[in-house]
Amino acid sequence: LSQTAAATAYFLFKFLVIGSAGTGKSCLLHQFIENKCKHSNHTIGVEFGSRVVNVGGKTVKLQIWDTAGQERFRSVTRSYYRGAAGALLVYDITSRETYNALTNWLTDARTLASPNIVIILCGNKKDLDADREVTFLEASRFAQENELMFLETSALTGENVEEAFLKCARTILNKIESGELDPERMGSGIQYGDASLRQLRQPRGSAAQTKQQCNC
Ligand SMILES: Nc1nc2c(ncn2[C@@H]2O[C@H](COP(=O)(O)OP(=O)(O)OP(=O)(O)O)[C@@H](O)[C@H]2O)c(=O)[nH]1
Ligand SMILES: [Mg+2]
Repeated sequence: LSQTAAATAYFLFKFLVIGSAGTGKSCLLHQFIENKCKHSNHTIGVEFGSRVVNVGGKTVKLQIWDTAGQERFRSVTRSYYRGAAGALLVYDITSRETYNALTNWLTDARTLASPNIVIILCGNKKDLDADREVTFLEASRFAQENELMFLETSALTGENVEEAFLKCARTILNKIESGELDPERMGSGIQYGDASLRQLRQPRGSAAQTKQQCNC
């Protein structure tokens, strides 16, 4: 790689936002992209958003797929899991039911996306502490046992929302740099974003994938 190519090159990471209905997945996405938590209806199937961020001096485009939590969309949403590099696994701290469902979501993510998928657990609606049904300690133990990062977030106030996405992206980047993750592996959920670089990688099929996955 020439110096210039390296400087302008960026990665593209495919991210999922998963978890039970009403936990605030769409609000997390809107807060991250537009700095607001719009009143949102249940997501039908999948919504899409993207944002370019700077992670440890590198430009990374996050391509984020916000999935519907409702059971009736499960078969549709599952078809979007493949090849995701990272995920926000969301529950609502005021709803034990959404916390109890985490194991199922986790199994889906690891089997359908990738066993190497980097996941951050988000205990959302942190602002509703008075109605809390799940303690911070309990969730952090669950996260530790399941090798997840963990943050409590508020898509309403914006607290820790940016941190959640960036923490996940930073971990993926660290794993690329340490060689633990190979961006060239098919279905890694990672692409080289720079057009010239992409051309170089074309024989391995990443350009075709980009076209298919990215309608941004
Ligand atoms: N107080 C509070 N309310 C929130 C927060 N995040 C989301 N909400 C509210 O919770 C409700 C559900 O939010 P959504 O973002 O639509 O939930 P979702 O997870 O996308 O739901 P599905 O698309 O059905 O899976 C909305 O009324 C939001 O305004 C938060 O951090 N705090
Ligand atoms: Mg939604």
